[in-house]
Amino acid sequence: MRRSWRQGGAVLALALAGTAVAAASWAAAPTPWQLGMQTPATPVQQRLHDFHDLLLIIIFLISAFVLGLLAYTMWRFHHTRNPVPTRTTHNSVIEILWTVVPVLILVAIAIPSFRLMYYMDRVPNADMTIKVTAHQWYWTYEYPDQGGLTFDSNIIPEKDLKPGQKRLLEVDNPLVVPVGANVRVLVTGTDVIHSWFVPSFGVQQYAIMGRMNESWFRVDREGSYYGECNQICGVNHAFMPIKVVAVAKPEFDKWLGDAKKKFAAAAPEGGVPTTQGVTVAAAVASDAQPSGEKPAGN
Ligand SMILES: [Cu+2]
Repeated sequence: MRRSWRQGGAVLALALAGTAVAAASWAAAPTPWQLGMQTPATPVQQRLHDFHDLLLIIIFLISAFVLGLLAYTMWRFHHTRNPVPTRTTHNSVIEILWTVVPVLILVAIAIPSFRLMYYMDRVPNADMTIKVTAHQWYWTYEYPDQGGLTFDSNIIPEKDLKPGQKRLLEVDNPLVVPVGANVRVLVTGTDVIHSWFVPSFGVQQYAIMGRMNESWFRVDREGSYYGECNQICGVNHAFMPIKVVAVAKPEFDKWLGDAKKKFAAAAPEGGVPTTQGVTVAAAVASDAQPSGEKPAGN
């Protein structure tokens, strides 16, 4: 029941926000009293929404059926209407039905579920790659296809927030991507397990040291998209937000030029060294634990 309210709330909020948002730059972030999920910004999250809605219908139908059966049973077999109870203990037809029908329902759910899982898993034709490295307690973003541009992304503390900036969500250097591009995201970590999570993208990927996890997204609308680390990772877990800014391709190219100058010190020439001294290609190929790194401590 709670979910249907959340859905209703989301639809209402969407309808209300629809016109107002069209002109202003789009921002996908949690809002006060939010009930539903954030508006999808990528095809993956759109499909997750659709799958969620499909499950909602199935759940509702099953619940209504069971509730109806219970109500009918209580009424029909009340001792006033049914003073002499039946002694029946088995009914093969019903027993086969209540085994086979749930199995069929689960199979019907599994098919779109697996299809979506494989769709989310990786993108066959990526336009660009971004490497995300998690640290206690900030993110490092790296653009291996753009000459290895690398920079850190830290939270803006509450006292430094400018008007209009979002508390606990705003960062000094957001991740910038072009709209319409299939972006492959490689996620790793250097200390404890983190998780790179942007709700409106439908991307949630563990950042584990010595491993390179993969996900992808394609943002079709310019705007700002907010997320957070959602793996309890330590004392400042709540203070390593994620901000992704999607801009048109020419604007992205311009940003790229500026960023290369700004972060020049962080991107030495020749290859794409990571903070662990392992190139992206090598880390992806071997998937190995860099020597000297201790296994994950929980
Ligand atoms: Cu974290």
